[in-house]
Amino acid sequence: MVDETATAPRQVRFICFLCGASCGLCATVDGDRITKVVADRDHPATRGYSCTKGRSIPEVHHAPNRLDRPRLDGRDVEWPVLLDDLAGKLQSLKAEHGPDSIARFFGTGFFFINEAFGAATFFGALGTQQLYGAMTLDTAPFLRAAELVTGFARSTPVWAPDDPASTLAVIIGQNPSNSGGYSGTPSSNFTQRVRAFRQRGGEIWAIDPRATRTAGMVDRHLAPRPGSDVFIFGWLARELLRDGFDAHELEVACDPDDVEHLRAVVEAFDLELVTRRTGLAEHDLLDLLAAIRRHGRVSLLPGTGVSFSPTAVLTYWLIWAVGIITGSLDRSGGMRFLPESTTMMDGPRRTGHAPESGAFGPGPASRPELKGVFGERPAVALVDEIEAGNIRALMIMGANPVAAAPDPDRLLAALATLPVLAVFDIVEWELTRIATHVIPCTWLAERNDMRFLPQYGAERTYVTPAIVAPGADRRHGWQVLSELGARMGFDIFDVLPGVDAETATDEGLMRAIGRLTCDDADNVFAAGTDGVRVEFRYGWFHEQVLPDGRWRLAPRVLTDRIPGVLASEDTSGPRLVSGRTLASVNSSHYAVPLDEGPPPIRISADVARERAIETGDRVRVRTARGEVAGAVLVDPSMARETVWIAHGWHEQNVNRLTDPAPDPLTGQPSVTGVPVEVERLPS
Ligand SMILES: Nc1nc2c(c(=O)[nH]1)N[C@H]1C(S)=C(S)[C@@H](COP(=O)(O)OP(=O)(O)OC[C@H]3O[C@@H](n4cnc5c(=O)[nH]c(N)nc54)[C@H](O)[C@@H]3O)O[C@H]1N2
Ligand SMILES: Nc1nc2c(c(=O)[nH]1)N[C@H]1C(S)=C(S)[C@@H](COP(=O)(O)OP(=O)(O)OC[C@H]3O[C@@H](n4cnc5c(=O)[nH]c(N)nc54)[C@H](O)[C@@H]3O)O[C@H]1N2
Ligand code: SF4
Ligand SMILES: [Mo]
Repeated sequence: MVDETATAPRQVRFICFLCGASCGLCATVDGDRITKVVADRDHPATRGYSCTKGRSIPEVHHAPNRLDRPRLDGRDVEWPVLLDDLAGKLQSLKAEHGPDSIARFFGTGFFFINEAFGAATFFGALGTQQLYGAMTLDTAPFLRAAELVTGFARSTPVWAPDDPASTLAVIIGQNPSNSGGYSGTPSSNFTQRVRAFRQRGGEIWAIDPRATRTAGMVDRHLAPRPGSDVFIFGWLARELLRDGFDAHELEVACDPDDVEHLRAVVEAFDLELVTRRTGLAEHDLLDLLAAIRRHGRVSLLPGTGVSFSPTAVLTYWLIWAVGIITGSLDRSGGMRFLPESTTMMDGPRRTGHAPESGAFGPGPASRPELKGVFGERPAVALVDEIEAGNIRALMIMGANPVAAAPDPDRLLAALATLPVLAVFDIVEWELTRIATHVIPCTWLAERNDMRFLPQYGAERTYVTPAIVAPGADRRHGWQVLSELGARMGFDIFDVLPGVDAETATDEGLMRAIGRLTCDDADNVFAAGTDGVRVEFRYGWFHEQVLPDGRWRLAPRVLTDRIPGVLASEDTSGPRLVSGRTLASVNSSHYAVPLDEGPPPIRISADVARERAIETGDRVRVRTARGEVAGAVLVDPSMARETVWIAHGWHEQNVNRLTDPAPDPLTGQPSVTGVPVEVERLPS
């Protein structure tokens, strides 16, 4: 007999925000079950592209390890019990030890419009300075270099593959076809974009110690020694200042003293030095230089391979310098900056430009040598602050510091001593097991979202609907923060006209934040998942953002470091290459079946040969800080003397190898280009 009340499965179009590619997808929903997710062939930007993570949304959404119920000290409780207890404890810590006894750690799992807003206003109202997060394990060098060169940390040049004037691009330590992009790369349907760019005569290069998927689809691939990009760009700057510079740009948009100073500091980067330090062949480097001279302008697209290196901030700056010297920034044929309406680029007008040596805040008491950066404190200092007793409550918001930060075992032990460890997450894992307060949050399929971040090279602003209602006893993170705020005597929606805690809905909140931050919000809401294309202009950035219309081409805090780089010893032996895989986002693993273990450690053929290691053997990789063991894959596509270990796995935690000493300019430690020892383990 047919059940007349049963409704047919629905189709829901939505945008996947698991990575920057922002694919248009389509879900089949039967009641409260998501039964299938496929690519949306009609999506105007991604046109039928999807990856395994997006298609595994049904399995992840309904996974048995999803957090379903609030938990207090290991027991399932009702929401009011958890909220009363947590608010009460936070309130008394604040009264007794001050707001700085309460810390937050913010990560990629909270980087969504409503959740990020809720966290910002909650901790702002709480008044704590103890703000930590993935930023100082990821983007801090990128932000610092942008700030030093333009006076504004959020300045992000974006490649324009569709602009016929753009004919040359160089991808540096980024793998957009896997990662969905890092900065400045329009990554929606990246493969198709690259194909179209090359078909119309565009030339594209990749600089990566591994022959990645991205490297496999470009014109030329250079595989340098990990951590050596600084030499490539120092040399390019030197050569282009001799022949290949844009005289007009240097004259009108740079300080003449800066130009001379830069010329002097890069003089030592000669071809002999750069080939020796990078391991690249002379002819490859000369071909790259010739390509830049031939095209005149170039789009330079750095990724985490640059951010994670010991010289990250210097390399970023030299990449900016090459862009400026060649007149490639904010000029047609080079890179553009998204218009200010969509990027909150009025920052410099509201807050003024950062000082020439960078803006810093107060650092943590237990690590006085470390400064605050971009409103946060360096993540590496979290463990010190807990051990010193300065932090008594930690709220972890969509983050996994044990996988992301150095010294994971020490950090895990410190976290277990905290009187309050509140974890806002979606799945059961290492930290939910020791958390005092487990907060089961909604995930992608259960919430509305809006994306307009230029850092992703976004060319469209989108909204996406919730596919299903929140399942089990889950709540949105913002709802929980709002209720905690109410119990502690503040309203996290104070700054939002028309939203109040009692009646706020997920969609209403998204719209209110959207209207506050995006000029074109109503059009964006109307366009839904198709999104609104962001129109680009060249030239406005010089006029409206740069201090007096000029780049700070040669920041002295950076040029002062060049002699140290030149004098540094080049140790031989294997070096670490940072790694991420298609089926995971950091420590979230979306491979179906979901319980697959870590991918093998990849080593280059020479490392294998010298140690008589074969694919399938077990190896131990070691630094002075610790060791990691695992099965090995000999990978002939990797540059000489390189070792790749996937990041984000507990049992094979690559951050056991990481030296936590951060760069004082950025607060960030290095995880790539790190010298390691490799040995075969007895079978
Ligand atoms: N050695 C080494 N270290 C690294 C890196 C590396 O490549 N190598 N990468 C660095 C980088 S780029 C980053 S960004 C950091 C990552 O640092 P984190 O952001 O701290 O780490 P993730 O593993 O992304 O943690 C995300 C957490 O959020 C949860 N989550 C996912 N979706 C949601 C959601 O919708 N709501 C909530 N509430 N939770 C959610 C996940 O289950 C997971 O526990 O690590 C950095 N550290
Ligand atoms: N599938 C998937 N997508 C993701 C993530 C994920 O974990 N998985 N994480 C998300 C996050 S948080 C981020 S920050 C972005 C990161 O996005 P990307 O920056 O594109 O990250 P990767 O894909 O690791 O690409 C970095 C590349 O740098 C290379 N590399 C390593 N060391 C060096 C070096 O010293 N020099 C040079 N030139 N290259 C080097 C590596 O071999 C690698 O191919 O991806 C996001 N998207
Ligand atoms: S590439 Fe994959 S994870 Fe990224 S947005 Fe598209 S479907 Fe989602
Ligand atoms: Mo990241």
